[in-house]
Amino acid sequence: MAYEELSKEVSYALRHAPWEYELEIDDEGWVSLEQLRDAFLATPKWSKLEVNDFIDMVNMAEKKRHEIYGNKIRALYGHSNSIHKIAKEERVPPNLLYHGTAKRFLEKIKIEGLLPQSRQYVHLSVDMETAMLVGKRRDHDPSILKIKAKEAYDQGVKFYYGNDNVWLVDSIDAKYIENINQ
Ligand code: HQG
Repeated sequence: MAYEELSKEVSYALRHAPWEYELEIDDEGWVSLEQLRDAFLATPKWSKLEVNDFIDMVNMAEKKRHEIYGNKIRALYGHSNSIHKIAKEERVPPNLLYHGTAKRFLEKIKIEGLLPQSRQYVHLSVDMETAMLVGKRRDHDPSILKIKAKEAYDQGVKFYYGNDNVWLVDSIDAKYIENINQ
């Protein structure tokens, strides 16, 4: 089974286009595994797919993008703003979080802060290494912004848990970016 390819298409279905697959997605992003399998079976490429393949896909994944609980699966982050807003669990963040971004975005970020753009939430990383990998998707020499997460939280900004590496937030004002002037 091509788990990486499967994971990409599951991400696409759960994060961006549940209607294309006729998926009923609940407020927390959960979808029934049987329903997801039935949707994928309609494509010749996935005609031999079994529910267990989703379980193996999640267990073998390097990056924890999806979660399975009982007979349901969901994407943990990354949802696009074109689907109904997925409710995430609020938690107290660590002192500092990081955001890897392209240098060409910095001038705008200085003015607007971090905005979710085409997703539902701004994505923050727990360490610089993770932020570097995220930033490298957009710039070979990305900027790693340091976010004063606990200070923002203490001043009323809500933080949501994605997975052990990813935190989510509705937006981040530039005043909470420690190294915005670089
Ligand atoms: C930037 C991947 C201009 C922001 C990754 C980012 C992550 C602004 C881009 C997850 C801005 C949006 C999410 C502003 C933010 N002006 N640009 N005011 N505010 N931006 O892809 O964080 O592999 O939606 O810095 O690893 O890059 O798919 O967000 O560069 O965890 O599982 O706008 O996606 O995970 O880009 O990545 P994205 P992201 P997966």
